[in-house]
Amino acid sequence: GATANIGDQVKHQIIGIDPGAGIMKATAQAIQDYGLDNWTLVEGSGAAMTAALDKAIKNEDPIIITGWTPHWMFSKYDLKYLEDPKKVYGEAEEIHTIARKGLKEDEPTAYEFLDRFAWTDKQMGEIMTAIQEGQEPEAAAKAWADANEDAIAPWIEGLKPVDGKPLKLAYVAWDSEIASTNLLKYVLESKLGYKVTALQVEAGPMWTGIANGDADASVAAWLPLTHADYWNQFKDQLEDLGANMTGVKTGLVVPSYMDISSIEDLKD
Ligand code: PBE
Repeated sequence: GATANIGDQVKHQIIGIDPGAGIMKATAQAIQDYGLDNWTLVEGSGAAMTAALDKAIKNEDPIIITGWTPHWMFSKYDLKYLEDPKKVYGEAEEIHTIARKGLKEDEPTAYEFLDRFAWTDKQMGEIMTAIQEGQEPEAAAKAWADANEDAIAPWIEGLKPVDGKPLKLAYVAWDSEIASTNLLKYVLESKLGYKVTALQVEAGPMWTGIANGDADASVAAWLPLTHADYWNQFKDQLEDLGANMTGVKTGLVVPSYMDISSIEDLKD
């Protein structure tokens, strides 16, 4: 049920992340479609958003954030997604691996590995949590890989290692993508002989970089909805290697102690 003055309680602000993120476009759309005329979407970063969330929860203050799964925040805090009856945040979202054109011919080993790579939100969550608890991303990725040889074996089986060839993986500093990209960097280097640069950029430049060949691949493409604008702009200039994770989700997220359940409850 709706609580009176929820908008006033949070100053009619939704705490967002980096402006290039697809979830920011979806949230601007939600503000329009749900008639949240006097609401503002606050730009920032993933790190600033989780800091604001942490602070609010410590004080049991109300807060509304742009959230997504997989993310460590759901194991650390008691949170809920606001229902989205208009399906502005889509359904059945997936994370895809995208590659530059020509990678298959130029780097067949890396291409085949990237094409095979797929894992679960639970597996990604183990790396994310280790990083959140203070491990360096590289160390957390290595520890996970070393403890999960069985998961990695089918990704690399029968592939011919290279001798120190360079490879560029583009990603955005979202916690989920920090985890996946660091894992792939470690496996490509330690098992397949690549020298990997993990190129941290904004979402737009990530897609542009794969499209124009400045980067070789990315495991951070959220489709079909979250990155639909980028996909529509660049789909003819890159290759989609399919989903590396299914069942992911984005939306508006609040602490469970807040007495609202739907985005519709935000309308004054
Ligand atoms: N995210 C995490 C990204 C994709 C990965 C949901 C913040 C976005 O909104 O573009």
